[in-house]
Amino acid sequence: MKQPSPHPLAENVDDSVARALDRLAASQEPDGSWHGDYGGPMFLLPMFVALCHVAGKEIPEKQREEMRREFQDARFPKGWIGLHREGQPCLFTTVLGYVSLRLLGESAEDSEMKQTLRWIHENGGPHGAAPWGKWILCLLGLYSWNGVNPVTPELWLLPKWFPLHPGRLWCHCRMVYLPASWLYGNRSATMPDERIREIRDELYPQGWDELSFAGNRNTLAPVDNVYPPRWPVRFANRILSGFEKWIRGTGRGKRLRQKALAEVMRQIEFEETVTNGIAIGPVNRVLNSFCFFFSYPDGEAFQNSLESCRRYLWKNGDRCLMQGYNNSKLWDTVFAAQAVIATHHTGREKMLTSAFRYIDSHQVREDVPDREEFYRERSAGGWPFSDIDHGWPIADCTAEGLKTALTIEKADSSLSLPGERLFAAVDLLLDWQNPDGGWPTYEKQRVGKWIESMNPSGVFGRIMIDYSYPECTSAVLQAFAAFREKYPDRQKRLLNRAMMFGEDYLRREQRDDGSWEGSWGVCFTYGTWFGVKGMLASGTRPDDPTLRRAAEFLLSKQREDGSWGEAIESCLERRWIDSPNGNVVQTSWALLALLALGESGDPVDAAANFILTKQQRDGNWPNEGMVGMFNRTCAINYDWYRLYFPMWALAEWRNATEGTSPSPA
Ligand code: LAN
Repeated sequence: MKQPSPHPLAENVDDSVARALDRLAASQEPDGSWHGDYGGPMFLLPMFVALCHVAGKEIPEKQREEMRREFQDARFPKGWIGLHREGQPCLFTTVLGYVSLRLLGESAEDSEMKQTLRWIHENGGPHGAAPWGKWILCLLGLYSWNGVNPVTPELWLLPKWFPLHPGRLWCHCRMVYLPASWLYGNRSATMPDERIREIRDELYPQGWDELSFAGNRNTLAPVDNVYPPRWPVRFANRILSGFEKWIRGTGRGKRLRQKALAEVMRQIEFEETVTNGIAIGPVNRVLNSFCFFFSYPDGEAFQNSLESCRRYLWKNGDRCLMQGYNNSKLWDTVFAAQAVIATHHTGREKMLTSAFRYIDSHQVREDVPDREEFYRERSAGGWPFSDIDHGWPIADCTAEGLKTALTIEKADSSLSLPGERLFAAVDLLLDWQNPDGGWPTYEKQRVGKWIESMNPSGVFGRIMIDYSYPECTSAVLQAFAAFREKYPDRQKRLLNRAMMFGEDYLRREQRDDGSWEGSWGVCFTYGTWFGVKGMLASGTRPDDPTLRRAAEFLLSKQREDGSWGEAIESCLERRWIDSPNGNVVQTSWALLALLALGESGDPVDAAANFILTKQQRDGNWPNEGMVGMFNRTCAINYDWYRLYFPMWALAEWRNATEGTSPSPA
């Protein structure tokens, strides 16, 4: 029989995949994970700098220089610093960046500093900064708590059934509210020193004593008013301001405050214990440390927590930044492993074995103690985003962990997790499904969507509750499908039902144009890749009209050079916005989706070719900007996306062209 002639790209693809694999192997950590830069948001490092200043902890000069560079590099020509490194103008991050640079030793006479200050003044000065920018300024003695809307600690004393109880908020929002309410309730602030007095003069040329703080509580500069606080926020602020007067003006009020603050501190200490001092994220990490400092400046709790803050710092080249999470190791490891398996390359056993070890040793085994008292759900069986020390399990991380463990086992049966550990993961995932059929990030939705109308942040969207997301839902459906293959009878009815509702949810979330909107990556290429994989996992056939529309959507967005490229603004505007150039990672997501749908021919070949031509000599792909995202406005960097996603997409292209069975993932 005549052999079909090889595809003209095939040899190059093989070579490219091999080089990417080498690069991946060379960058694996001894613990089996991949560890990279998780920076991008520009409001994190200023909090750490502020903490060090308030606590009188000197940052070594070399590191100060690296931190200064982080701000200087991110500063745009007009002087402003964005919400994230590539962001649009934002007042609160610019003010915090300016203050940080000054605290790190930059002179006010520097011409770029002058320009930044001018931009701040032109935009109305700190009065217009988004609320949590003002909180940090208050702690530094650069603003007054009178100019901040109430962050009432007593809400923690409300009965649990009450819809406005902060325990019902999205865990990230709730864990920030917690220390913020303690700091607000105590009016915590440092005594201004010489440097702070200088900065006051710079920020407020009219003079500190002339400022009307209370009159500016609701001032919000247009650049920080991306999600204008709606009337329920203003209404609540009015009521809570009245309450605050009563609290501070009466004996009973003061006693109630003490009780609330004690409860808040108890919750904070719990979070510190169960996360081994890491805290769920960088914001509550630093704010908790402020609370410890203002309680016992010389105490051990503060000293230890300062060390934990340092664990969020990351050095990227000559810059030092603060990361959006303690790390993204589990997340990177599961995708890297799935990509390696898709290559069908032999000789990669060592890499997979140690990735498996990482996944194995970072599954959460136990629930946190007294979890209901601390508003926590079950944890046993889950996987976190970073590592077991952090320990907050996440639905899609659990799903990817489970799916990857099963996929690795398929490739090498000596690497397997005991059945009970897989069952625990499945049970947890089953528990997590929302009534709308979708899966959230960390916790089931605890209060209606109406509460988003009370989002006071100004700069972030969708922060109030844990919504269902197509990405999380898809990951869970894929994991269930993989699990069902190995254990067809286990939890059969429950799993089938859950998958049916999950599929329904995905169908409802699909837009008329065939796309899914992504929330944790930019944007429709990310969402559609997940949407497609989730539908397929739940048994939808590739020729189903839903999936045909998805393919047509993607094909309609392909550029002439074979690539896809969508701008970060797509997430904010919630519509496809082309970026100036094609992007390798987004092209990989689109290609992975199209191949999963069985597409072949010119479009997928052109996409593979685009990816090929972009590869660097070292096997990696160039850094083309951030493609991670959160809360619609803030981009975040996933360092390894540009290595394993292109490699994975090329491997699947090769599998499809060769007629090899597609990878089990
Ligand atoms: C993350 C990081 C991981 C991410 C995925 C697992 C990728 C996603 O699929 C689900 C959501 C999740 C867990 C996620 C949620 C929001 C986080 C925690 C972040 C983007 C990292 C930083 C961000 C956090 C909210 C930053 C702090 C800012 C606040 C507004 C509190």
